[in-house]
Amino acid sequence: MTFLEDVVAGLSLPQKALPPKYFYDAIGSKLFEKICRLPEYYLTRAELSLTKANLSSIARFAGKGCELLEYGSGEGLKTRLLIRALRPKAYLPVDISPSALEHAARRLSREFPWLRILPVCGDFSRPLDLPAAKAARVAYFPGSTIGNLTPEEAHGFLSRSRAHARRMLIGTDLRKDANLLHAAYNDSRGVTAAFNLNLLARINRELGGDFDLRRFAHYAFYNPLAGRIEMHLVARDAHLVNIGHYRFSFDRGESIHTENSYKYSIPEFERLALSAGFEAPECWTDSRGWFALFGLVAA
Ligand code: SAH
Ligand code: AVI
Repeated sequence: MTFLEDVVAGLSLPQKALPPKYFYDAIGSKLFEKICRLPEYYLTRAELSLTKANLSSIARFAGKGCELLEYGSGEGLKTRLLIRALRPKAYLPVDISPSALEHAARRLSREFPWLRILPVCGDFSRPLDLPAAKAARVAYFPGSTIGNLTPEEAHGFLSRSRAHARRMLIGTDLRKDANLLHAAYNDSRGVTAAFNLNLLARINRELGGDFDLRRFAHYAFYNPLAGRIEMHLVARDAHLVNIGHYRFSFDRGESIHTENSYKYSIPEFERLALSAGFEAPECWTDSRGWFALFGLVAA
């Protein structure tokens, strides 16, 4: 499916929806980097601190001299810790955002001139065509990006990824007080709102849409039954939007569902991993128990 096909299909649903992977054009990737530095967005700092605190046992789990494959690598903030500790034979960052991939590869090759970097611009929700492995491959999927998949999609992703790597390190945000979650996705500076609205701006830029961004409001809330943050863009009034030859009508208060961000309990995530064919999960958490890094081995 192309971007246009996904947008037309998503905006034709009774509950309008857009796939979150389209957040990440050059502007969206920059906005996400800003989100990671917001005081309310604890996820990045929690994962960084648990990685630093447990680096030697994480490195022991992964094994030195492996090839490090990273899904949704972005700017690779946490990756440099692993690269230093593991001294991998090769690093294969996989990302859908060409700009994020290029910047990170350039920065990492300056920082680690000895490292063979093989960037792969691609969509991890589909089968990936990766360069042949020359050493055992370990997959790294930090940032709780797995939470942006439904549990069914996450199950499919985990099962597929066993073909690429027997060992995986997966960063997952954990269930916690809904007020902390609410603040993380409704930051006081409005960066998350800008990130959400950029999806409509991207449709205007790339697909000839005429979304008026002032007519949509960022709306993010925790859905406790589903265990996820939902992000929506809510129409402030009834109006029509054109995208190329297509026309979509919005009622006042109607929303476009743009992202889910699932929060797992440790047993929930372990059950998911076991059902997808992994065993003996290891788990490292930060001191507050807000975020977990799981070490999984294919059964
Ligand atoms: N790993 C980084 C970035 C997380 S943001 C961190 O922990 O901070 C999510 C990243 O995944 C973005 O860089 C985005 O471009 C990428 N991404 C999102 N959906 C993707 C998909 N379907 N395929 C490949 N990359 C994707
Ligand atoms: C990339 N992903 C894990 C982020 C998250 O927390 O779900 C994306 C994000 N959406 C809003 N803020 C950050």
